[in-house]
Amino acid sequence: MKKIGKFHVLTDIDLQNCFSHIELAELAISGGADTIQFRQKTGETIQMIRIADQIQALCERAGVTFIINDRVDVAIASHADGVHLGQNDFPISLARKLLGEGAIIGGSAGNIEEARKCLLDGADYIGFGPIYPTASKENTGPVAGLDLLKQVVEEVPLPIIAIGGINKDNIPLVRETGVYGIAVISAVCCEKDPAEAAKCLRHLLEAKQHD
Ligand code: TZP
Ligand code: MG
Repeated sequence: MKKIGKFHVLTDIDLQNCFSHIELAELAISGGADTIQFRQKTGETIQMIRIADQIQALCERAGVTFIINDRVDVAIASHADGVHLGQNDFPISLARKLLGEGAIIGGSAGNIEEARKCLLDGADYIGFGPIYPTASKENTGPVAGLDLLKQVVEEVPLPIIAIGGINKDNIPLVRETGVYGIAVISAVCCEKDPAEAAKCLRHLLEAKQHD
């Protein structure tokens, strides 16, 4: 079983039109992403599987974890390491039955109750947010903020991945909450040089804390 990474990059081709999913995965990996989440909400399933197959090969070569957003069927078809599921997506417990104990299953949560539900349903990690305002996802719940993030980190015994509006300026504050890791879209995908952006974020994530 691959590891739940600490620096997740979610690929996105709606917010920018310079890079494909595959190019973003390649660039993010070269900059130090340890998890790639293929995230595409629309389009033909066959096309999604073709893209996922290619990202899977890239991730396999680099020893990077490969997660598919929403689509359990695409994860099975492309032999991805796991899936990431929102509260109203395919149920986590059913995904576990289909993917097996070895799969990595992430759940989304925006408050403490949803985080507890992810735990009960058998998620391996929680994507918690939005921590800050974000324009990258419509219909998010309210901004959770750092205090709530810290509470979830302390109360829910699963790796917590902070998401939503995370960038190079706020990573130090996010880290102080004790989170396991972070996930980003725009801070890598919407930058002119995604590899360099990823490298910078990775560096900040690993920098020694000053107190
Ligand atoms: N889930 C909660 S916030 C969010 C998702 C997918 C969007 C994250 O994108 P960004 O650009 O890193 O704020
Ligand atoms: Mg979803």
